[in-house]
Amino acid sequence: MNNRKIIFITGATAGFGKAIAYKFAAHGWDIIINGRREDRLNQIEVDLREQFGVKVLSLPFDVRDRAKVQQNIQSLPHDWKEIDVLVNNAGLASGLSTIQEGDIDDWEVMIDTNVKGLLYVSRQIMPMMINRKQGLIINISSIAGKEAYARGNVYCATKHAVDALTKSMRIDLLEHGIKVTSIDPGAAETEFSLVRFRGDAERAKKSYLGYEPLHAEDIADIAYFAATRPAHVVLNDIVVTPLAQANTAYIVKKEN
Ligand code: NDP
Ligand code: 8X3
Repeated sequence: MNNRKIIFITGATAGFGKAIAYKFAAHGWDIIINGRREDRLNQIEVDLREQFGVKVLSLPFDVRDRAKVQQNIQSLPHDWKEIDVLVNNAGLASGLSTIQEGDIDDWEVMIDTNVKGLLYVSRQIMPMMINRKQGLIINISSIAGKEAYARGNVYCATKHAVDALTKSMRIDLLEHGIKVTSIDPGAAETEFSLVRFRGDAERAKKSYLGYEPLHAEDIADIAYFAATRPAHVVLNDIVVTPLAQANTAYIVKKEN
């Protein structure tokens, strides 16, 4: 019997995606990792192989590049096409401002990555899962996909779109026996704020002062739990925040 399990993770060079790769590799899964930073992918690939003895394939592409997405996934070696779990994780917030003062380039990059990139990748992998009549898609949304917050407008809109796409996938894939799970984290300390604030490390750090934020490993644990339920059980929607956070608007921070 073939017990091989394969997970495909977009945005695995940092944060949640990287932690998910390590978590699944630690449990013996073979891993396909994606991201734009090829040097990081190569490092992670070697490390996962050495630490866990699993097979690892790096696919360096930008999820916004429709042709590259198609080409990379279509040309996967035959034995890598049996993907059990797809994690649509690649994403970002770019900037934090009102719509009237917004930078339109920021909007484009968020919509293209968080919404269109997720669709491009899913469009390629869903037929492979349908062929095998099994699979799990985990979409990394956010509490920003449940409620809008001040100056979060377009980022929140992209995550609301992910929420709608998750619900739609669940309907479209129902007859094919494929599970769809949404993980919706609150504040988590990754490179997220560094990216949002264009490399301003001091400002990024401030987002996580005065409370314990979620860690990337917390999300990896949840992803692994979701992927290891019995065949008849689906976790549909998992909202997770740090203890100090009630929702996008309420977060209790201690004075420093
Ligand atoms: P990080 O910035 O730490 O990681 C983001 C990952 O996405 C990186 O590996 C990055 O790799 C990859 N990525 C970004 N753009 C692209 C692209 N165009 N093509 C391919 N890969 C890309 O952030 P997080 O781990 O925090 O974010 C992961 C997901 O979680 C995102 O969708 C984010 O919106 C969501 N999220 C984050 C929360 C948080 O507070 N941190 C809370 C809720 C949701 P590279 O740059 O190498 O391409
Ligand atoms: C990231 C979480 O609400 O801090 O999706 O922007 S939030």
